[in-house]
Amino acid sequence: MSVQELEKIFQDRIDSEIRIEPRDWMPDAYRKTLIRQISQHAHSEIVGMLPEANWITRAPSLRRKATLIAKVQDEAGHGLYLYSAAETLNISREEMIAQLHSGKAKYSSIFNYPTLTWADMGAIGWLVDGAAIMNQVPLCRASYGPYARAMVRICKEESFHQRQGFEILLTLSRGSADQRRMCQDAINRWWWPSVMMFGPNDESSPHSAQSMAWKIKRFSNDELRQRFVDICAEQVKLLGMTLPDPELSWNEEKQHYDFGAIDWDEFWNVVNGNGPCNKERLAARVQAHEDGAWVREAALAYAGKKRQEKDAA
Ligand code: FAQ
Repeated sequence: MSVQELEKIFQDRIDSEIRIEPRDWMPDAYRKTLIRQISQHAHSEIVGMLPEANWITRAPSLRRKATLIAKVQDEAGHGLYLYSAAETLNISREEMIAQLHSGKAKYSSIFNYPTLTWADMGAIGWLVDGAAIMNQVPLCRASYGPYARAMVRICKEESFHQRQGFEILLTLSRGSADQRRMCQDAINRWWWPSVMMFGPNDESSPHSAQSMAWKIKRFSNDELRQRFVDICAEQVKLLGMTLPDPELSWNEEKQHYDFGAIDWDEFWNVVNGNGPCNKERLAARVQAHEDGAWVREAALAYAGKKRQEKDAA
């Protein structure tokens, strides 16, 4: 069959909602787009452990500490499912990790901001996991089978993370004046970076149109961002707090909230490596990888020994 014929069969399958599986024929550009998105998603989960891990030793109670440890471990698990999904596209984990460490592969802008107080654990759960779910629930229907299946479990866990974050903020919002101030301050600092997580506006998003035609993405960046703003604008009222946007207002005609302009210079500055914590985050990942070299060596030696024993038997 010619490439054109193969491409037509491929697109027909996608249009009929039939999943693409690792052994199916796929255009090289589809494979590369998936590797880019899934590996960057995996990197985000792994780097995303750092801002919260920073608070494990300072959690205010045993219950909070246990929950935070479990959340951070969940993020590690998400990274591992996603690296495994990307490996089915013919790229090795070593290659993906090398791309992260060299700065060639991106990870989410949000994880380059510092976690200054305990309230940040609440704000990350509510806003960052909240934005992540909004973006990731549609990915459970992504056209590539291994990615879609990994996302189902990830979304279940993220939804629990979002609730525990909101509950941290709710507790603070009912506390002392200092606790309420801390709560509002964390919301103020995490709001705009969370709104930016959805990526550039539709007109400046180079990949969206093709990714939507391939049904990797089901909604555009701006559509998902608007849903997120609509939900948070209501939820913040339950906290008795405000979102730091004077232009936020309900638009009766559109049946959506209007919101203020995003600072895209800040977004691109962070994406391009110059955010408040980019260097620190990458250095921590490289160090962790180097510190773990002996574990990888031991695991490989053990697997090699087992293989030898099996061959000899
Ligand atoms: N940060 O044309 P588009 C989480 C890049 S996981 C950095 O719109 P696309 C869980 C984009 O890569 C959070 N870079 O691209 C958690 C592209 O650059 P490239 C991560 C960004 O792929 C919670 C360029 O801009 N989630 O939070 C960002 O169609 C708490 C042009 O953009 C995912 O990765 C950004 N925010 O749409 C963990 C979900 N936005 O690659 C721990 C899966 C855009 O050409 C604690 N990914 N860029 O060099 C996606 O849905 C998509 O990849 C988008 C971007 C929507 C992120």
